[in-house]
Amino acid sequence: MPTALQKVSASFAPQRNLIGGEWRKSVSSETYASTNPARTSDIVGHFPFSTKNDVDAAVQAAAAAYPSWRRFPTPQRGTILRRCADALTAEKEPLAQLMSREMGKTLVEARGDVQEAIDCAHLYAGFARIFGGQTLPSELPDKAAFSQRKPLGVCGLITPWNFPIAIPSWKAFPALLCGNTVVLKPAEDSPACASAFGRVLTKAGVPLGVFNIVHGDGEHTGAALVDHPDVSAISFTGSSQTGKIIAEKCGRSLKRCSLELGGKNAQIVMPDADVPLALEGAVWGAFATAGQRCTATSRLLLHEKIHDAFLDRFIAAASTLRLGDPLNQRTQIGPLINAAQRERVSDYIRIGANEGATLRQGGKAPGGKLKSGYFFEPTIFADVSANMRIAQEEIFGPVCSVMKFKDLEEAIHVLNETKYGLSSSIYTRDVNSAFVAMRDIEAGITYINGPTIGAEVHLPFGGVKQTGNGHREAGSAALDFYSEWQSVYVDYSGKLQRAQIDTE
Ligand code: UN1
Repeated sequence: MPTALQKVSASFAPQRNLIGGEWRKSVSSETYASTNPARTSDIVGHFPFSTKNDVDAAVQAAAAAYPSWRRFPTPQRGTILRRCADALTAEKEPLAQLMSREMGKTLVEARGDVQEAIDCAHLYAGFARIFGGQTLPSELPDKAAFSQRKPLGVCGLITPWNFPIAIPSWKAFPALLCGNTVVLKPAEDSPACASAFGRVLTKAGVPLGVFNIVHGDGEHTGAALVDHPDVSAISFTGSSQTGKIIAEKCGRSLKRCSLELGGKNAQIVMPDADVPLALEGAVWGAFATAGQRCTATSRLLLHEKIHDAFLDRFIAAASTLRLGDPLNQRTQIGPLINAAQRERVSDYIRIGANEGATLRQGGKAPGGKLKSGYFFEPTIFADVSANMRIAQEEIFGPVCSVMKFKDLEEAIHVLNETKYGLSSSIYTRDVNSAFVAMRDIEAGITYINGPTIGAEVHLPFGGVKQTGNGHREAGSAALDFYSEWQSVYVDYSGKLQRAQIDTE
């Protein structure tokens, strides 16, 4: 990578916590290194390993900023969000380059990630002038009734590395619009992106203490945030395993929590599908971001009539994808995020082979120059049956399990036969099949003639079953999580009017 680019990245992301508008070291002075997954000798920066005391300081700063932020007129909060959109737009390229370097998605995808954050800021800035409740008739004379939304207080946001700017924005912008203040605990694999995001927000005029960042791991820093008595709500995106721990902790203190967890998304290809289109969709859905999206296509369900020919073309397309440095414009697939993740993906290759699936493409880390990072070849398993672990468990890597089906009913049954229900897709030219799929698929997101990835920020995002706990991010749905309803009755009759009491 050119040195000039490194300079841009380093100065762009303060290697500290953001607390009350100041960039502070951890009280422990302990730090950890964030490295480039495509070239592990390249250290992006050293970030604080925050303790309970740092988390407490951040929550106190957020709590201190809350009373005035809560009373800021909502349209003015919207104006600040619009400035955030403008500042993110101005910094889009350095942010995208930093992201490619720190977490390995290709530059075009990294630009898309920043664009999602920009779109999200515009969306909630727009909501600022229509954010409100309902005016309703009262049962009684001379009495008014309406409802209004109120903020929750301090919201703790715990975010993953795979969308290191988009996901913090999905959580922070609706939270801020509703009048909450925020403490963000970003993933330890993408701290520079989070710091850069914080720097842009601060520059855009988000008042001191309204948006705070504490770096660190989940076990210590994240747990301290979840356990903090002055945090009113937790929004988490990550693994189902961690999600269950967070839900349990929040349950004990009745803290509101939103969980966005795993997926095992499938694309169905019907015999009447536009085959080149379905093929392009499958390649992009399965291998973009090296399969490290919770919406990635990790199962491909092919009708028996087209199965063999489609599979051959899928293998041919996957085998020509160019792996390499994500900052290189020609690269199509970047590395996995870290050594542990590459180990996990390799384990699933062994598991699939032992279960009797046929490895038709990839299945290993490439050699040569690519040994400098955590690369893994795009991998395809064929002859997969629905109960195999590679068809049931989230792998979070460039691995796609291909299955054969006889008719639409069987395809939908197999698609639904996992504990998850995030995204789904069907390629068909038959309108009846499309509507049956929309009716019977159990998933929070369904695409017709599009891949399982690519959700837009103004629609609800989230899944059913063990993908989450019933909340949705993005769109107007996120506002329901970050606010409470207050029903207000104004009796202007001047006398006691008893509701629901029968009178003669
Ligand atoms: C995720 O992987 O957690 O729909 C989010 C998509 C992206 C978001 C993915 N817009 O693929």
